Amino acid sequence: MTGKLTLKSIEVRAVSVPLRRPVVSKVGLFKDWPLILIDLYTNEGVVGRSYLEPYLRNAARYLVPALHDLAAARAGQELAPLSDFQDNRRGLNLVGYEGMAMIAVAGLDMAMWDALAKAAAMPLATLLGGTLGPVPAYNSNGLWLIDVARLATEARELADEGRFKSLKLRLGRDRLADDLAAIREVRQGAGEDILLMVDFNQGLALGDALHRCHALDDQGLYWFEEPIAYDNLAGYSQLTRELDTPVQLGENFYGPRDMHKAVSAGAGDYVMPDLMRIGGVSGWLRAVPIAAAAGIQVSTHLYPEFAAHLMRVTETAHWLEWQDWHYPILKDPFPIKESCLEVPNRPGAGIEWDEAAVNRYRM
Ligand code: SMN
Ligand code: MG
Repeated sequence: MTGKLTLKSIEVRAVSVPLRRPVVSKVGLFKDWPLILIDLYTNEGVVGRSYLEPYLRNAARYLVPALHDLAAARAGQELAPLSDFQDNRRGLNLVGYEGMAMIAVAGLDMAMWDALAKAAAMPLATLLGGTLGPVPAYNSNGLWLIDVARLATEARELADEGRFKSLKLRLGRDRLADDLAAIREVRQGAGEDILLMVDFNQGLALGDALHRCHALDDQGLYWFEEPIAYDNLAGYSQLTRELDTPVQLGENFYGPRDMHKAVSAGAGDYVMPDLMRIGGVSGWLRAVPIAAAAGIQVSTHLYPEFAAHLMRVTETAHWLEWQDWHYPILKDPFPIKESCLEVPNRPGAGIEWDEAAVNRYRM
């Protein structure tokens, strides 16, 4: 196809999918996983698709109207996500650029990029100038703050889901002894060679984080993720300086400027932007070079399909976070092979809905 794609309308549907392993974390207990599905129609017949994972069911009440407003403002216009990203940055200044506003922008942005790649009959990774191929991934599907005695079995199951070499464990139990026991159990189940990322989900105050992370610093853990509140950059800088274990943060960066602030502050050894918060594909393309130029390795947070395409064009690509909580509503989920997510050779991001499942889980 030649010529431009123009936006006609969007359809937005909210679903909530039951979780096989409920999320038990310092950011909440979730038995179901809400998703907002976006279908972006163009006047040329190409349909772009994306989804958002807003954690909270009620978030749909704010995000769905925001998505419709953003799309209505652009109806009839050429799809130009990078230009839109720039315009939205100015437009949203008045109501605040972060939070729900940025998440809505990101949802539309991803659907636009999907449509552009489909119109070019190219996978997103190749449209962006990269190649297809495997993307090293860790399994993030479980190992929540559950009974320590269940962790060994679960760790073995999780490793077996894709011959994974790395897993993420959630830490920050009340007692240090229980965090140590959790680490032991996971290694017993998945093997001593397993790479173990640990996530505190912002559960600790700075002083407690200093105690806990120093006490765990000789455990050979792969990274300490979000020990403290996401925006305490001075605290992150202190932890990063003091600890031998690399500090990971970034799933709560809203837009490229947050990346810049964190990198400038020396707030972490690694970063892992989340596509809905960093601003979709455009936000990723703007933010990630800031980390790469500083020599910082970049991992992903949720959204494994878009994330996999982007990792193929990310200079300092590190680990893809793999989770499959949304797989029940996908027609043809990406396969995991030998600890890697395989990017399939399909136009766009490669997301299609299983419509029967969408109807079943509709909110
Ligand atoms: C996380 C993701 C989704 C729900 C709860 C916690 C976590 C992660 O921060 O990094 O996977
Ligand atoms: Mg995390």
